[in-house]
Amino acid sequence: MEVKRIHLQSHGDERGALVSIEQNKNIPFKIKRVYYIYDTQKSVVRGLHAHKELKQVAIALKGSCKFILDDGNERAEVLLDSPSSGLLIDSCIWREMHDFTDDCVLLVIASEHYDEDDYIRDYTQFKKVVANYANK
Ligand code: T46
Repeated sequence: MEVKRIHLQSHGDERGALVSIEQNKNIPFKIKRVYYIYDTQKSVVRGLHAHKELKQVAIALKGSCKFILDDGNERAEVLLDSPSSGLLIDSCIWREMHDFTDDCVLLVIASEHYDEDDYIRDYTQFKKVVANYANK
């Protein structure tokens, strides 16, 4: 499957670096929520779900982790290890996050408020939803 990366321009000088995030500019949607994940152990797998509507951009602000993205037909593994690289996760994409380094801080920018009803937590159900979209 196609992996959509977003280059986030880093404004660096002798004082350090700065990255700016703006809705409908380098983030391709209106931003309704931001959260971050940290203190995750290397052996832990997170995610294991898809979203019906939610779109997100994930950025490893520090350290690294890996994403498995699955569109119901193909899987791709992506390493996130740079604060100037975002990973766009569209709606209806199964995601699994693993291999978190001890120092990993994963920032996630989301298009919608938190809504448990938007989650598809069962992989068989996810495949059915994808098949329904394909038949429309
Ligand atoms: C996703 C991946 C990348 C909230 O109360 N508000 C929130 O905005 C979020 C995201 C979570 N929560 C609560 C729900 C759970 O009790 O925080 C707890 C952990 O959430 P979850 O198990 O869903 O975390 P991950 O790391 O498996 O998944 C998260 C996001 O939920 C999900 O949308 O795409 O990160």
